[in-house]
Amino acid sequence: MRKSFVAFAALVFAFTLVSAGMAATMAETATFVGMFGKIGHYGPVPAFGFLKAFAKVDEWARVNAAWMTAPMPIVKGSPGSPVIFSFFAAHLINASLVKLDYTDPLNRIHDFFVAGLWGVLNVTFVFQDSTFFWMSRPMVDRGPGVLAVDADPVNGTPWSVFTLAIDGFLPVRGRVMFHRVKTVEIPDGDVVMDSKIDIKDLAVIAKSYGSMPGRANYDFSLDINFDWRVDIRDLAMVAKAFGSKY
Ligand SMILES: [Ca+2]
Ligand SMILES: [Ca+2]
Repeated sequence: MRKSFVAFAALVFAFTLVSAGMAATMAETATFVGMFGKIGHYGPVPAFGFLKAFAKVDEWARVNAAWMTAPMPIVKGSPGSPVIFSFFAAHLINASLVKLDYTDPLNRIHDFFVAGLWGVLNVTFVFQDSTFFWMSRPMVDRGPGVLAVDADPVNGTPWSVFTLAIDGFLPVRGRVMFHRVKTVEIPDGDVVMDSKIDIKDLAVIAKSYGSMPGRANYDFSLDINFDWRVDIRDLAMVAKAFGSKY
């Protein structure tokens, strides 16, 4: 009798825990973020580049950025001396903090904030006549850094500017071109930035098909997987999300 009472009490207790857990799960709404930004400065010097971030607040983030300190040259196929140019590419390896409306230890409030460990590569393309090769050199491997998205310092418009600060590097700053905060996951590949993945996005990427840094039509924003070539992999990623709206 006593044994069965204990078992019954344990069952009730367990049920209460499970229902409380379920209620907490059901009440919880996930928040997703997607943003694209144009890099304008690397430390004090003008820079040219692109940053994109996707995140589930409090859980994960994917951030990629690439920048160079001079406009990307367009290499013609004509013979001549080699054309060499390089850029930096940063990506978030591991996020430790993914927050909206975050107050940092210096009491500054950020619209969006990601802290974690980053990798930075120095990527160099060398073109000579009709051939080319490229190499990448690791500059930072799992170095601490943060991405902060802030209001415009002049007019206060939220989600206007961003800073990517990775230890050992000058801060990379730029302007937010597009951002969304949603309760559904935001797919990558909305290059036309109209909150849907459709034929327009595929068409823009297809137009740059086969391009790479230094070639006409290459644009970091069209290189969905950030592997320095616009090709079938990028089209496939967009095709996977084709038809989705957010
Ligand atoms: Ca689109
Ligand atoms: Ca690519």
